Amino acid sequence: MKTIKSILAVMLVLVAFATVSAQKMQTVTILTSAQCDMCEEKLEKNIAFEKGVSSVDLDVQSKKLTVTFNSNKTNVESLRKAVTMLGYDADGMVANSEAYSKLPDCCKKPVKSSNSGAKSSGGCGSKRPCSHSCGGSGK
Ligand SMILES: [Cu+2]
Repeated sequence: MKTIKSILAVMLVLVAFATVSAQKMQTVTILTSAQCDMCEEKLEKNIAFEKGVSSVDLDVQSKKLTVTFNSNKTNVESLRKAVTMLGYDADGMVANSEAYSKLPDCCKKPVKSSNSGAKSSGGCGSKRPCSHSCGGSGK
């Protein structure tokens, strides 16, 4: 019985391995600097079009972007890069400064003002979910 059990176990592992390697799907979680619903929309829409990405979801609360992708077609590094090119930090990678400067105020990282006690002007508060009017024309 022992042998049968171990053979079964080996077969199970082989089948599982074969399935995984055939699909080459991988899921990663990337910590971004997303601030609001707009960021969520932007990141999800754009990353979804990255090569090899099958699904993408951003949790604004935790700022975590969960991406499922085909590791034959892309990798975590290029996904992080894609996030930085949209103006957001991705794990240790810092946002592309040009893309970041084009973000609406509410999508920028909250300014930690140590010298000025006053509320930071412009953007919405760091924790409030921002609306499209914030920092803009004020509809
Ligand atoms: Cu935003």
